[in-house]
Amino acid sequence: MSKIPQCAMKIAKYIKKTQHTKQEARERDVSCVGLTGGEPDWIFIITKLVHLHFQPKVDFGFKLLHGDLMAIPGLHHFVQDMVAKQIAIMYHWPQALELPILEVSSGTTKRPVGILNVKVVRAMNLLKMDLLGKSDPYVKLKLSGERLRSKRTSIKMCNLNPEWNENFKFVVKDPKTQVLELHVFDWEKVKLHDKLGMQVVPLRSLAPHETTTFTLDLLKSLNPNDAHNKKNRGMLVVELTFDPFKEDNWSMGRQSCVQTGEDGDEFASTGGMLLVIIESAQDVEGKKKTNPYVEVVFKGEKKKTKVIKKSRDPRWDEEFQFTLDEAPMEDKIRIEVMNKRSRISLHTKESLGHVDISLADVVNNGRINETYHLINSKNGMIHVEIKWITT
Ligand SMILES: [Ca+2]
Repeated sequence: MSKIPQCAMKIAKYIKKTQHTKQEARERDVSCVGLTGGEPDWIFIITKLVHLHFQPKVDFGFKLLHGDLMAIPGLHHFVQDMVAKQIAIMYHWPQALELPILEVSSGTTKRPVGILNVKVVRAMNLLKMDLLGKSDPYVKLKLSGERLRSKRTSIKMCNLNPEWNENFKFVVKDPKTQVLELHVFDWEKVKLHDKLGMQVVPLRSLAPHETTTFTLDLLKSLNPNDAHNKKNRGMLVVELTFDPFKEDNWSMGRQSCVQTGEDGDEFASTGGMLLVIIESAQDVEGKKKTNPYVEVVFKGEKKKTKVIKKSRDPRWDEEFQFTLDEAPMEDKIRIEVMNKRSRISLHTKESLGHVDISLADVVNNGRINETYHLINSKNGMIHVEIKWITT
């Protein structure tokens, strides 16, 4: 699928200073200005000459490396105008800057702000792809701007009107620009799975905490000129709810998660996100070389940090997220430092110590930030921060 370039375009500048003559102290010559985005470089701007007095005049041309962005009506002038203005600014403050020319999907660079709950309900009138039988549909879901793997529903064998009623959660970082991408496929035992259709839902169409049902016409692609889109590909029904985190969750003194009922019993409000930050360890020691990494195990789900080579005092500063339906009052999380051995052997893993942390404190206080002694380690310590952020 060809992607419409949708990136915050960074102008990386390559201003080559010429030697100033005494008379032309304020004149400079720009040799080249490059535009790069989240995608590979696809525009280059060549400037000719800039005469910088109080109001710089910038003259340049476009050269497209990929794509046909400038074919979009009106965009050429818009970009030209914007670039001219921004380059002029760069002469006063020469530094890289961002140019939001098309919609930005910068989900990967921001902090989480909420959880998107998705229920894939059903599909209707899907295309028949199998020679013998119907289709074997399943749905792949992905949030734009995330590098995480797609989530997927189960496969409904031989069914053009499948019902899934399956739920998924996504951590949202930018509800204004992120979109949920839904792709329906026909499962195949051997060959490539056929595409049955796709659709997207922009998260900005969702009101906070309100469940919205969407009945989506499936398309071949998002390209409005794609002739294949005239064909009826059936429909997909999904229910979406965006639950923003409470603002005060990020600060320390948070009490909003656990509320006291009228009868005095404490009860946890709905779901949230457990944020586990593995900061560093000290005095971890392998039998031979020490190449430590950390495994975080919670409710059967395992996440790993990168391996720090040859270090007994490793620093990871890695963050892991677990989205949950309920506050983990009764649960523990296991954090284990492992040793990655360089040689290939039957026992490539070696534990350097672990700690089990009860999450009740985290839920009650919103946050812990502690250094723990590692169990089954001589002097090993690990520094961990855990936050519970409710919606
Ligand atoms: Ca099939």
